[in-house]
Amino acid sequence: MPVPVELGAYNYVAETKEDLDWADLVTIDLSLYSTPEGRKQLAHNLIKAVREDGFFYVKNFNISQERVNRQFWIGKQFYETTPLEEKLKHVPEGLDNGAFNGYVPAGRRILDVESGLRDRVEVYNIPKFNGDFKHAHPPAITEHLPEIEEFARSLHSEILDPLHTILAIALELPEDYLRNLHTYEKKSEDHLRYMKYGKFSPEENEKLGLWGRGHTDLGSFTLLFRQPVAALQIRNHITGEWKWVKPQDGTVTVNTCDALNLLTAGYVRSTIHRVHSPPKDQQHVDRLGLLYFSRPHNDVKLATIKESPVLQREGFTQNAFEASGNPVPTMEEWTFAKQKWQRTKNVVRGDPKFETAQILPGWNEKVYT
Ligand SMILES: O=C(O)CCC(=O)C(=O)O
Ligand SMILES: [Fe+2]
Repeated sequence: MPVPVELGAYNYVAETKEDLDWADLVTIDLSLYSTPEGRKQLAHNLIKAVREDGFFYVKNFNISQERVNRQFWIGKQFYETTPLEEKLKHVPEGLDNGAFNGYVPAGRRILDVESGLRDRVEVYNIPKFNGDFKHAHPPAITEHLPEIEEFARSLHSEILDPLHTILAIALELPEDYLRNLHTYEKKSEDHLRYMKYGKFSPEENEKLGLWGRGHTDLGSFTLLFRQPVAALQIRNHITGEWKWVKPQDGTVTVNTCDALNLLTAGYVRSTIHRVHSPPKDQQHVDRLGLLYFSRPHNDVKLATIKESPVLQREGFTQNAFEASGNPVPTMEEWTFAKQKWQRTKNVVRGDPKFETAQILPGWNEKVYT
């Protein structure tokens, strides 16, 4: 088992040399955030990103690259040093019913029926440190828990609070409107995730094409820290084209998700994205992801925000639940309905019963290929 030469060192693999069809995405530069004019400019840029492209980059967010590297290192040593038996002790009770904090083992999905190939994705999710959640972890996580907590809290203060502020400005809402639905101290199902995609052979990759089919995330914003193995692709909202998301130095890649879509009756689009098998020169390595999933407080009702003059003017006044007269879920109800569906065990890729399943009255899910 490889032992890190230097405590906390994390070596990223080389970027691909292949000429992939990269998406051209907006970058939100948070160094502009400190002045009212800067925030206005950012609001203008952000709204284009979330209505047309799907993903955007954020840079200059006051969290050093060393701290991000440390998180990748913590994730890597967790996967390299924790025996499966220990990891399995941290599988959440109720995983099949939508529970997700702790360890989710690989192999829950069948990717190719003929060969029986299953997914190789392992996930370790760490909930908020606000007192609402138990924090029993394997030693490789527990040893670093204060650092993990500090990092997770800084994502809120340095990235998510500014993004919620800028988005509120774009919707002509009071600046703190969305921030107040996402405070760190109140209960919500946010989590920090170390995610490992085990590699497949070139022949297996050829057969699979995609490692993960197109989907939308269920929360507010998802933060994906830069890692060099190309695989993430987005579908442009306007053209419907799939493009690769290029890892950019010093940035975090962000997408808007279902909760913001529901709160704005579709004005903020939920990013459609998927995970492709990596280019040939990166297929020999495992792919380690560092992600943060942010969500509104559990008790937020996902009804259209009525106070936004922009939504009123543009005619975004009813989301799908409101339009069909079905009960509007709270964030907690929405989270567990969608998670239960996402985590369904032994799903066979392409099964239409799964891919178009109704997860709540008035809402059918969709998988994109
Ligand atoms: O690994 C990635 O780049 C994306 C993962 C993802 O879409 C997800 O976990 O929801
Ligand atoms: Fe996703």
